Amino acid sequence: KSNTTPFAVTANVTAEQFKDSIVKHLNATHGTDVNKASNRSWWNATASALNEYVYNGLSNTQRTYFENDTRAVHYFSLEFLMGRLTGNNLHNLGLFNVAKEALNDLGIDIETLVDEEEDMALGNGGLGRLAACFIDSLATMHLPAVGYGIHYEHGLFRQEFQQGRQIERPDSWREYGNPFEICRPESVQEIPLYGYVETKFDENGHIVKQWHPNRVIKGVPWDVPVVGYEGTNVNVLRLWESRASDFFNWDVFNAGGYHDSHRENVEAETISKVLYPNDETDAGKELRLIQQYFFSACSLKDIIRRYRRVHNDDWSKFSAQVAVQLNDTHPAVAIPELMRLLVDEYNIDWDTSWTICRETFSYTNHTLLPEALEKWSVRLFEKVLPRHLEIIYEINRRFLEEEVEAKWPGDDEIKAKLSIIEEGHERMVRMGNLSVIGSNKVNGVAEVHSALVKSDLFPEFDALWPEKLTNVTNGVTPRRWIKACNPKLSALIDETVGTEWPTNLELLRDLDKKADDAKFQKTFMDIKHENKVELTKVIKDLTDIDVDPSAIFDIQIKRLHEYKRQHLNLLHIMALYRRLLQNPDYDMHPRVFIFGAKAAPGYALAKDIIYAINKVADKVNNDERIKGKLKVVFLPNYRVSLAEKMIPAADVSEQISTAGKEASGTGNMKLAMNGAITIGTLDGANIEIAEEVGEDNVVIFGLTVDEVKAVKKAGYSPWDYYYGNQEIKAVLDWFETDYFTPGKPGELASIKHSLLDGGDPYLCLADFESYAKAQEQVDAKYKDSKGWARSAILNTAYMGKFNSDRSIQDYVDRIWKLKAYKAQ
Ligand code: 26Y
Repeated sequence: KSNTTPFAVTANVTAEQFKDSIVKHLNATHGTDVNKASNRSWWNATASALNEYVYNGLSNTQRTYFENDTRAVHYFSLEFLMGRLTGNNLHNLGLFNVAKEALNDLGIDIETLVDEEEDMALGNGGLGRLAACFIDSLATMHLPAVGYGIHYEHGLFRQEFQQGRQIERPDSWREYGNPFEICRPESVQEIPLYGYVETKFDENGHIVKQWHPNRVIKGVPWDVPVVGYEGTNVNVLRLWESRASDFFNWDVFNAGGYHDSHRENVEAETISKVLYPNDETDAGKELRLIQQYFFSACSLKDIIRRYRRVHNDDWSKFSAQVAVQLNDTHPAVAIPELMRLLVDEYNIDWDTSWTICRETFSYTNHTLLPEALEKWSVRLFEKVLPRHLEIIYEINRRFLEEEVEAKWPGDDEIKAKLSIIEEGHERMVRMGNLSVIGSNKVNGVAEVHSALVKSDLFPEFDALWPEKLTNVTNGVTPRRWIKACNPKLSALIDETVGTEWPTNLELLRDLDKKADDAKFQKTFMDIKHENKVELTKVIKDLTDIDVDPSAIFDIQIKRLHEYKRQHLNLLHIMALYRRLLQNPDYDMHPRVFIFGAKAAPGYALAKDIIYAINKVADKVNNDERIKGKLKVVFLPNYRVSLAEKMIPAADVSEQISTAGKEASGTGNMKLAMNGAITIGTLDGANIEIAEEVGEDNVVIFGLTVDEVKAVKKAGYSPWDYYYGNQEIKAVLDWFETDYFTPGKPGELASIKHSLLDGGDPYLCLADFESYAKAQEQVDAKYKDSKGWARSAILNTAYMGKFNSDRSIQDYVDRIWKLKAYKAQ
């Protein structure tokens, strides 16, 4: 039993004291007592006890930043996929063992307690989780930073399966309150919308523009403390909730329009009601544009209020104090909004304002998929944000007439490509071009992706501003993704390389000395086995499927997308099943293929793929003939807290996107650090992972980026592979039978159609054979248990680069130029 904690901020806290604090909060904060408290009350009381240290750190940190008048980065993101906070905050404060012991004395199991917490699922996937890892790193590295986003009432939908089909249910993460957020009514903002622009002349005869909005929305900030590792610095994630403006509302109410005022409330509150569940396909919905503007405008006003408290009307230091990072183009409307505030509200001339803007903003690109590149119709923009459209036109005019004209005189083709406005049947505002033009740096998220951003997406911008486009390879926080989620592995690492690794992941490199040590191999693989046993319980609980922990656990977890190719995985599973049916002695180590994935509710083929995997699972899992060699499990409602249970138990990590399509991937990093071996394409960060861990410790297959381009250029025909490979043909034809859907032939046919008549846009068939061979390599490798253990250990050892602290240090050095301030 440990009685003290490892970190200075909590050094003297004993389990006894923490226990008293929990009991005190159970009574005084939550109005119950030890005899009748529900698990939820225990959780709330524990959170309150924990918050005493969180709030202390928060005050110290905010005072330190204020007293030093620090430059800060403001991370603007429509998504922060935080997951659960209790375990993470306990770990980062060094209080986990203390709390565990305290709760134990009270008869409460800490694992049961943390399971009480709903995930804070305010994001879709990689982009949102990256934002969450980044704010953890910023706090850990004592860097002044604020995360800005939306306080969605409903996060990403909860996924259920009904007869194998995805059903979406609302997520209500804060229905009964959330102990980690603090409402800050003193910092409310008012945001204008709609209306028209009046052109006037001031006393000097200069043109001035006045926006007459016809709606005003109130933004109410909720602060979530972000506890850095060792608990010294506690930064803030500020999330805006929309409400009807009181001022506006009372007018209507007094005029006797009770129902109208009610409707105003409902409409205003709709803005922060729900997270859009699409990633990678932009639907161009009015409410989404309003969400983007609402939170960007609230955040900029908040930043300016804080700046003016110190600097009043001296704007010369603004961009020295304020960096704004745009997480994809989603908050790009912040660029014309800052111009509007400076030019219209603070009467600063255009050129000065534009210089400030460009020095303030930077933009991270997360995708090259054309359907994910945001465009808003000019018509919609004009309706919702008429003044912003004018400002965009002026930004565009100056850019084309001055900068583009100087570089490419008279070249209208280039002007059409670089213009913020896309001409055509319906004129569109291109948010990508706006973001590049209004930023000082633009980064991709892995080497290969950043190279493609330069060569394929923005080549002319790269020619115009050779220094602007850069790379920052993604990373993940080892605090959540090793330390908190894999306590057994963490304890082994502590014993082997010391306890400093959570803030210096390169220290894991020393594990390589043990990679061939038989005793260490056994300990490492025993831990993997224990984690697999834990996951078998979760699988049983969620799906009632029995799986054998001595099988290979092969895991694919990520959003469901054709480009991520869960259906390639499925084709291979069906091929294995077919081989086993043809030859029950077919030589393979038993394998469990485990999936976790949500499909966007409107993405029909993605939902069909989920259905197909579930139907194949039903059949395979109950087929005695294959003697348990193959199992397929689709865990429902994949989310951060489920990932934390799956990742420590993975033997194999499936990273099989079509080369050139996955910008980076971050799940690939989490799995590899926890000792899983990657089977993957040379795409995104897989390339850098392979470089780091060495080619003997990953299994690479498939076409490269250049080969994909060449195949497409030559005119790819999936039919060649269908007729050229018996196994492919048999498996695809299987989809049209009722083998997996008894009595209902054709229910799975859409997958076959997309791969043949649909042209197989993501080259599943072209990569199938190479993938199947790679899977045989995985099987052979696993049978060599010493070789496998060695590779697994070396994966953990060599993943230091993918710490999000390293990513943040790259942003600091190349983009933000921030200084650290340790809270006093
Ligand atoms: C425009 C709207 C529909 C939209 C909403 C969300 C578009 C895209 C997204 C989300 C994109 C996303 O999550 N991208 C992922 O970002 C990760 C972090 O950089 C990458 O690792 C991953 O490869 C990329 O797909």
